[in-house]
Amino acid sequence: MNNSKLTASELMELENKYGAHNYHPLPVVLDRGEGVFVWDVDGKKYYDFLSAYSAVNQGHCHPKIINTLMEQAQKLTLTSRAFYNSQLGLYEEFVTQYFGYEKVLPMNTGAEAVETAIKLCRKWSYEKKGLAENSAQIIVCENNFHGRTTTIVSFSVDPDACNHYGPFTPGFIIIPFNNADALEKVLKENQHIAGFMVEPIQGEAGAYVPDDGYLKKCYDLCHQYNVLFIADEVQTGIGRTGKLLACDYEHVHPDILILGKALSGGVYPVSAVLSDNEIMEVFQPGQHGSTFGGNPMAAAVAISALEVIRDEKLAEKAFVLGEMFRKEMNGLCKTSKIASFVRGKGLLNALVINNEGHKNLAWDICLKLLENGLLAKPTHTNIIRFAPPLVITEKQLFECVDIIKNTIIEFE
Ligand code: IF1
Repeated sequence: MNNSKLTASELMELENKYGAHNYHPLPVVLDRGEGVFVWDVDGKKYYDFLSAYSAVNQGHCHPKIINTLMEQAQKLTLTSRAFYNSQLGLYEEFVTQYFGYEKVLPMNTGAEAVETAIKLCRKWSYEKKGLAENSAQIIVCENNFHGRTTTIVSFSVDPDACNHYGPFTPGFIIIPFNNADALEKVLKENQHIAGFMVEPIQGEAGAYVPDDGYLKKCYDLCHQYNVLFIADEVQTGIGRTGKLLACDYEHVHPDILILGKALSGGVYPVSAVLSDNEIMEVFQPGQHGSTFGGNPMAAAVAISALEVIRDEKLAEKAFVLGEMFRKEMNGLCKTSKIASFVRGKGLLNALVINNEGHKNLAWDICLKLLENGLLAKPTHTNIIRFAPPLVITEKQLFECVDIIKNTIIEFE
């Protein structure tokens, strides 16, 4: 229940008045979530097709994860890493074995994990590969999204993400995504490459799925040139694309793996960088860290969140339901003048809208979807991301397909 007793518009007004305007939310005030559903302050129920950008793969307020959170919250929440704690070692053993690595460095947000991976890659390149100090270059892809710190936006090509935030951090080379020849060219011509960082599927760019074999080709090129292959699976990982990791589709085992979001099932900020000893050992005491990184709450919650993915077979479910969803959307695109095409893997999908003559069509469709009981948000003007929690049932998925189809038809 909306115990603040304020109306939706009063609550929106408070956010407007006292909050920085760094977002443009859809006009809905959410108050409760459970599984695939969220309710607004007036008690209206919606299907959540954004899943907090794939942070609630396990569904909103998953009981197992919430119970762990509540139990740990009454025991011990934060100690700092000045001391050991009773949950961290258990989590470190669990998560490293879960993903097949020797070491994990626990952080909190995705951006912090990306920054950690950048520092780790650079340090490795000086201390193990032997690059000259401050010469390291990391290759990234156009249209990337890896977070919003000053260093990360230094290698963004999105004006909204990087304009007026300079001076930027040097040491990054931007190449086209889904083009292994472009990677090979830079590796051939430049002796100072430390790593190649890539989202296996570009989420923010609109579920941009590279050609089959692209990741493997890049992985092999990196190893041919003694360069670290860094996978940012903050959004694509933890079952979202129909495999535990999107890299699993090509049997690529990243040298450095970056996780976040659903690592906690959306109940607590938990991120992680995984690698093997040969790389991770360049971090010595006092050389990296964070106040909350590796806290007992995060450790306990992350174990439960990963157990849910495994025990409820959510990656496998996402694979099957994703195929069904894209089949239905492809059918829609065949007859629709405005739904152009769908792309994605598992339950990370995006519908590309033909917004000729109606620039904000995708936004207007999302407003109508909201009215019709489904929450989704456009990315890059004409692309609507559809990413429900992986706990959605087949019946619910088809109900949502109908909502999407009937909504699109209203704009034909
Ligand atoms: C926002 C986008 C998605 C990410 C990948 C690292 C991070 C993200 C692949 C950083 C975060 C979030 C950020 C959030 C919206 C959302 C987003 F639209 F911004 F681009 F998902 F696509 N790597 N993505 O997707 O993780 O620091 O946020 O925990 O900034 O509005 P974070």
